[in-house]
Amino acid sequence: MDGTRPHRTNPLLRASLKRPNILITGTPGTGKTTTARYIAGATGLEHVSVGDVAKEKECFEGRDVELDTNILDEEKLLDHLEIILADGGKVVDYHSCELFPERWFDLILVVRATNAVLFDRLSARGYSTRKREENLECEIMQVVLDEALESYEKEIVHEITSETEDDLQENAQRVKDWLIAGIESKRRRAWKNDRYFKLRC
Ligand code: DAT
Repeated sequence: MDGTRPHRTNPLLRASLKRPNILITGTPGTGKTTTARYIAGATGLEHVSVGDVAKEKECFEGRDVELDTNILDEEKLLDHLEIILADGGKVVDYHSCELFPERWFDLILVVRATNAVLFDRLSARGYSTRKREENLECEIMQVVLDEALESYEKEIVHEITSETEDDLQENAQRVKDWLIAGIESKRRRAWKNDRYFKLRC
């Protein structure tokens, strides 16, 4: 025995102690950005808006006029995100999740909203009737939740809501508890196996 602490010397173990990355996903208007910012503020993790990265790094191939949206250059975007997420400790928000490699995230929170709440939020945003209806249908059909459940281990996918200040505080507290549980156990599996969040719907 040379007294060296194993996790300091074994690169595999050291890598496994990397801080986790969290993905906050959901239909536009459900409250991803608000939730991600709040959790970042409460935990010290860094908020990464995928939409902002796409804009800053110009990851677009053109514009889909019919759908009133930019056409993403996914490969370019993923190259930039890979670098940003490499060290862990990020709270990422995006309205889709299947394009990301599974290994990037340790926790996936799918923000859900009722029809009435989403209708009001998307109307306030000035979305066209068509765009608003498409997003409402997407939420009713739980498209993003199903995408998340198909793309990641079910154990790390959890639904949350973001309608009130209490929701923000409660969700942030759950993430804090989850982070602390992982740090104390010093094992990556602790992040994976955490079942603190319960599916609410
Ligand atoms: P998203 O990023 O999913 O498009 P958002 O975070 O921009 O959604 O939120 C949409 C609107 O809803 C915005 O006006 C802020 C409001 N909102 C979201 N979560 C909230 C909460 N917990 N309490 C009060 N307002 C909230």
